[in-house]
Amino acid sequence: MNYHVLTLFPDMIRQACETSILGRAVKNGTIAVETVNIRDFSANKHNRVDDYPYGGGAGMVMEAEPVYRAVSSVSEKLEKKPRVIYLTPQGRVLNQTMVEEFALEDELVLLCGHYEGIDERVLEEVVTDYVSIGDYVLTGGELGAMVLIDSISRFVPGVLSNEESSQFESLQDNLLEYPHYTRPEIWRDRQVPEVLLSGDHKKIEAWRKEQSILRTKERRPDLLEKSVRVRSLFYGTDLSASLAADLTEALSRYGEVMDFNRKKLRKTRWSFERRELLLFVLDTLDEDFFNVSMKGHQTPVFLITGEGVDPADAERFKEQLTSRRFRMLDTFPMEVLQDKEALKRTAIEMRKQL
Ligand code: 4H3
Repeated sequence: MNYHVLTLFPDMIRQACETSILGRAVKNGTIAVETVNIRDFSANKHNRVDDYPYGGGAGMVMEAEPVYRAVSSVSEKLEKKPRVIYLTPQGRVLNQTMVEEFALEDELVLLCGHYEGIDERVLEEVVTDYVSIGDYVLTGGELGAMVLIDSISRFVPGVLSNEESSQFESLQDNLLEYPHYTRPEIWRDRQVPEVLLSGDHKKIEAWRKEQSILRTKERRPDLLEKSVRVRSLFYGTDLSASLAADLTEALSRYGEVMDFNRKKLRKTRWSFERRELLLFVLDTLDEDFFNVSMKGHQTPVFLITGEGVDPADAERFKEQLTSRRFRMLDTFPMEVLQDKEALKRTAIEMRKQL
């Protein structure tokens, strides 16, 4: 990943990128952070890049031309027109799904403003994404740029060594992470929870999931409201089984895969809740499957079909699910799950629709 940060304070960005994990990633070339000083593109001999606002009012506004030239100096070097992210309180508030979507890019231009802001006309001309790191005003966009660089770089392969990468899940299920403990076992009379000393990994995983849910309920009920129980159902070949497992894992730490080739599951009467997400991964669709008894409660559903499924049957199945009170979201062809990159994009696309 190459970041190109357009700023009036390049040192601020450079220093922040020389430390810790980011510093190591820059040193080993996994990421590159280029800073471009907008002042170098000033259009006048006084090196000014701001001027008084039309319509009056306090403060100064950054002129369009220097910003335009700074952005052009970067984009003309790149093969593909890059995404240009403008950090501003008027942007979409950053979340983990946006972070993971940005991490799929190879180049990112981050535009940092100062003063009262930047002339609207150059923003219209060059900005592709307006992003806010939260509902508060900062003196400049640089801290927002650093938040983006830090959060996105965690998803760039090779930046985190594998013992660090377990933190990925912290927001994957819209759940807060469970509490962490390390030595000593007792610290100021506070004991590490027994279950963590038991060595029983099943019990530990169950305890951690319960702690995540409890902590989210307590501190971020808004996140809990958005969190869904992910279940995939596959029917057909082993390919559908393995793709269902890959997709479930990409969407949730706690997902479940169900094999509907098993007659017992097809004979069960299913009722699904609103806060569940169902992924049908089918490379067969026959009467046996049509006759499975299922009802939803506006349960969101994605349908992933293989070549073996006749599009007319897929349409009929979607109509049937809708009539059984499922909320039909997108349909994807199975090949979108067959390479890592496409799978990641599909999982992000699905999370955006929830
Ligand atoms: C981003 C930028 C807050 C955020 C910012 C945020 C300075 C934007 C200038 C800069 C404009 C005036 N404040 N919440 N400030 O992400 O260019 O706002």
